[in-house]
Amino acid sequence: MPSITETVIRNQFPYWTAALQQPIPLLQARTIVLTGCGTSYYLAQSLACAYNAFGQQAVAVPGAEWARRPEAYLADFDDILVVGLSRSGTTTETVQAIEASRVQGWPTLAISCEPGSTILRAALRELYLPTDKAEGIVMSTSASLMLLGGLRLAGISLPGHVVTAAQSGLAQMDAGVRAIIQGRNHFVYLGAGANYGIASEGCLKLQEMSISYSQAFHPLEYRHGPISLIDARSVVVILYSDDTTAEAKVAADVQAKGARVIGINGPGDLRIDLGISGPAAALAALPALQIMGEHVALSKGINSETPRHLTKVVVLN
Ligand code: F1P
Repeated sequence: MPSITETVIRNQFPYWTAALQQPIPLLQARTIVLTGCGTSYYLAQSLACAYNAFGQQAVAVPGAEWARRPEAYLADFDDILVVGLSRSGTTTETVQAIEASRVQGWPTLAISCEPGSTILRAALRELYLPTDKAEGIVMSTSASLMLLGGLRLAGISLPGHVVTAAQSGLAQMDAGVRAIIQGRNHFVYLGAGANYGIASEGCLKLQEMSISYSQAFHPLEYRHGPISLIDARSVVVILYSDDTTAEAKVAADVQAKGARVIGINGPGDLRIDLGISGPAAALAALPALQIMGEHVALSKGINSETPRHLTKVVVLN
């Protein structure tokens, strides 16, 4: 019987369709600060890159950092808007980040999948995205929805076929990943721009779901030291940008050193073509990365419903 984690990953697409149709406010500010923790921070990183590329100045800051030292991340606080992302709406540092922003008089908006949650009540404005109630500790559907909603908040339009692109990515991962991961125990995720946050999220999924050692980098950064770790036990997942030149060089490099490559929208030992580009591709890649975590967990006999040392909400006392 599939785990609840796996079932939720596979059942997420009707929620996407609903979120694509949901009325969403349009954010306006000179600078948008996106903040969150864990998965929600990685989504913030991806969104900040997508916003900047779209012409909307933005920065992503971990919740604990924004709550404690915003001056380390921004010099000009004129006309800013602080957006907090939290599936649960109760993660301590993200709530603190929104509360500290309100104390400063900065406008705030919270994105959450939990109606009436602490963060939605703390922020001036809210975006509530209904998710699958069966979702457990591992964030999957809710992560996809918060990225989707976050892109729409800035006016970045998503083509309707983003849903079929994501479904196809998941199916292609299902079909090919078992052969790739066989005998491998070192995992690397690479992505540039908006794909870097997604690479980090893929890496986090794998750590939580399969208790595997994994790291995420910007593609060319990987050549500056970490590549020393590559051998015949490595799998490198590359989220290709629209210009694949730089990533393709890194792929060839790590393959020559024994790694197997999963290329999303580009070359690899397993090539997954999403049939979509730009920020929509970052979104469409998520379900494939989520299901990869499940495949690695299954290959190691690990139950992805109960990640070690992790709870659904991390609350600091
Ligand atoms: C984010 C988070 C996740 C983590 C786990 C616990 O919470 O830290 O990144 O995987 O599920 O929660 P949230 O603020 O989005 O609820």
